[in-house]
Amino acid sequence: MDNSAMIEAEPYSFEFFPKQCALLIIDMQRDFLEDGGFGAMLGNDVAQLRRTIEPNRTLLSTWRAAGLLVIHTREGHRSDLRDLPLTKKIRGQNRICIGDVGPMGRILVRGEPGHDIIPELYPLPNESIIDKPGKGAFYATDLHVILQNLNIKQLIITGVTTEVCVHTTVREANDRGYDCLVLEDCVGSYCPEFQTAGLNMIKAQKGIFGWVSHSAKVLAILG
Ligand code: TIU
Repeated sequence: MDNSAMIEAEPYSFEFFPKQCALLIIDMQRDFLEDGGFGAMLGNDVAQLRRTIEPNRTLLSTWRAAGLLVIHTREGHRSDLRDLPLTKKIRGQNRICIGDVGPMGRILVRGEPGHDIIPELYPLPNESIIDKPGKGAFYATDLHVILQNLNIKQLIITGVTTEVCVHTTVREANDRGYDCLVLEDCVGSYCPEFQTAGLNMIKAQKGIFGWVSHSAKVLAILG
């Protein structure tokens, strides 16, 4: 895995440098993906996100077997909520909001069951987890420092949701000089319309934010 390989992608092939590439799995947390979690409580159809679990699981196991770097993120807040802006807490005018007790513990609070990553994709002890208070994985985290220290220049990004935390992270990564490849079967939105639009926005204008491909194209190279 020392040489580069071309991954079929849109708008054109992505030159993959495995040693300089991290798999960044965004917010595959119980609160977003499981029945009874925060997402479901807001009336969202979690099945739209759950279809990404199996492709992510296959990709993750192949990625691990190749000895490449994987980083997981979780959206959530300190238990005292001092990193939660009031604007974010009250947005949506919901009866139960971030920090309140929900069906899987306090919603999006670190250490609570709903905040944790789903068992299917649970990080190994040697894999970094970035706990992020915002939608983007770079905002108020040490992700950029970690990637720079490990000489990472490319990100393969998966996770949820496509138009929210995945998109925000892709945009942040672009402005910091990373090439991003997003895998369409491994990212999901509660809203199919946003899934399509979100992916189109990344690859439009000859790849304004990056590339879009499918996990099968990555597996074809790693497998
Ligand atoms: N991880 C992530 O995308 N957080 C969200 O709040 N997403 C929604 O789509 N609500």
